[in-house]
Amino acid sequence: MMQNADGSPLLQAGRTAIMGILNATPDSFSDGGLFISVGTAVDHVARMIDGGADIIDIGGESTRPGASPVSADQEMERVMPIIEAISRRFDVIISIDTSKPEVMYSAVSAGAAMINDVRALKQKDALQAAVKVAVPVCLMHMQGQPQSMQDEPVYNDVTTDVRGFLSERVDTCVQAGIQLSNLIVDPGFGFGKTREQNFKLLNELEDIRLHDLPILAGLSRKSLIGQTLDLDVKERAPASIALALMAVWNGANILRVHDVKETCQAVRMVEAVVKEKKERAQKS
Ligand code: 9MG
Repeated sequence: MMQNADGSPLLQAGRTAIMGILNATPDSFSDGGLFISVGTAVDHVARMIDGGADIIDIGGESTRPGASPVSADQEMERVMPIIEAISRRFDVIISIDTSKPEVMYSAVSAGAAMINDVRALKQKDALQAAVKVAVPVCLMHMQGQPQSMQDEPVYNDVTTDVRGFLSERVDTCVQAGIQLSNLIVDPGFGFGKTREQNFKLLNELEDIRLHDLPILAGLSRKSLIGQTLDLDVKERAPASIALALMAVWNGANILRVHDVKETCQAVRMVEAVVKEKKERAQKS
């Protein structure tokens, strides 16, 4: 089970956890590598925590469509000084966004308390690394690889196929020795999916729930917004918040977002209204 720094449970009924994004990449699609220096990263994390972030997701490999792979050394150079600085200064859950076992080991020993793997521990030795470090893991669905994943994604039925993939990964992880309660599943919006396939997955989000595991959704500033509203990345915050609320409504327990404060306010507002309805139902 995921816990906050004070030992309280991170995921509680009626409260969505907010994961703020910190890209330590020079070619990241939505913040252009703004957060490479440790000082700037620390300032940005402080703002995200102030805005309500429960988790900070730090990544050193861009996974945007068309992005090129990076070596473990390059990834480590980008993320390690930032993880070290953040774990020294803040009591926040640090998530390492990586598929590489070397990065998993180093990040967890420097204070990361969660792994976010867009390749669902399929990369060589990643599963064994996750078993050894024994922290919660987010398993995400991706069809293909970032370089070519948007070329022509094909599914029988996107929701059934994504659920089938995640189900196989959950079973493999549990057989390898990861506790079921340490797993989180994620449909991987934008990772080898057309706009319509993303829309279907969002409408059917609850259908990917497996063994009652938490669902993480990442829709923030993604190209499905640009494709629908013809907006540049920098203009996608309001639509991102609308999608975040839909994801919560449809079952998401963790939201991965850029605009932490604004998303958090919107989510907490909806939760407050829903709470009134639940309390009324309990009384009657
Ligand atoms: C790293 N990254 C980019 N988008 C993501 C998403 O939708 N989910 C997760 N888990 N990670 C993501």
